[in-house]
Amino acid sequence: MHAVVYSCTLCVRREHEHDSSETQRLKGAARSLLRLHSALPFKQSQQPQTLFFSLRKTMAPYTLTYFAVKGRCGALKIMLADLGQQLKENLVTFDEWMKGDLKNSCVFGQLPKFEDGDLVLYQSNAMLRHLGRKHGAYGKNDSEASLIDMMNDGIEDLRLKYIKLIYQEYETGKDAYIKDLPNHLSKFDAVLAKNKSGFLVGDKVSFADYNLFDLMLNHKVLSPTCLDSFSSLKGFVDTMSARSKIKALLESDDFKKLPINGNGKQ
Ligand code: GTS
Repeated sequence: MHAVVYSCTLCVRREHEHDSSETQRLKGAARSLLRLHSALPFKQSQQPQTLFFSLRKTMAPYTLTYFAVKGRCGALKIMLADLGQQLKENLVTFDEWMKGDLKNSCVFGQLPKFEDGDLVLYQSNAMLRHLGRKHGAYGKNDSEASLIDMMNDGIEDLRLKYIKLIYQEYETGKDAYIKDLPNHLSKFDAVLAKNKSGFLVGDKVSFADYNLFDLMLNHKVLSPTCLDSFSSLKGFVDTMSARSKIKALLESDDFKKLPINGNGKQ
């Protein structure tokens, strides 16, 4: 019996090397299979694995519950598209949200909510980190991971300024925001110029790259020429836009029809 579980989980582990929580979940499924298998008249050598893989195919993909905006989930959607991962979306309307039940069920009383099997996450940056960890987009060692965290915190600082502009001072603060923008964009431009790989850290795309890319798309809508003086940052945005799965997502009707922000300002 133990040999069967071991052969199931070994197969899983080979396919999900970067994927510890997924592996845990699938190991659970393997154990359930083993229980099922011991109750059925199968040959012990093959049947559990066949069952295991057909079970895996029927497992739900990642699920996102959020409002019908790009908002704080643009980066996550871009990342999953680029990784070739499926995303099931539950769109929440304003009326539904105002009923309060869903809000009360959320850890911080806010969306987005992200589900990966039994794991439920709130906080969009935690979701990006989770996916980065699972899909090899969190650097190749601890130092790179820490640098990616640092860059992502810098991106979050700019996103918070952007959100404040959009939701609190769009009419009065837009000109000043755009005037000050080069002070922020120059920092990302310098990091990209220094690293030379085309990514913020190391030589592979990370969750922070997707996050920066999404935020830059928003800023290009706010101020179409804002990247013109930053050749590395502009090159980064152009290269990310040209990645085939990202291009397909950005051109899809489902993505295009979503407003960037909840109040119609952009
Ligand atoms: N830090 C959180 C994250 O990153 O996920 C912020 C989440 C947040 O601000 N959620 C807003 C919300 O739920 C929606 S949005 O700003 O992301 O579009 N608002 C409704 C409420 O009742 O607070």
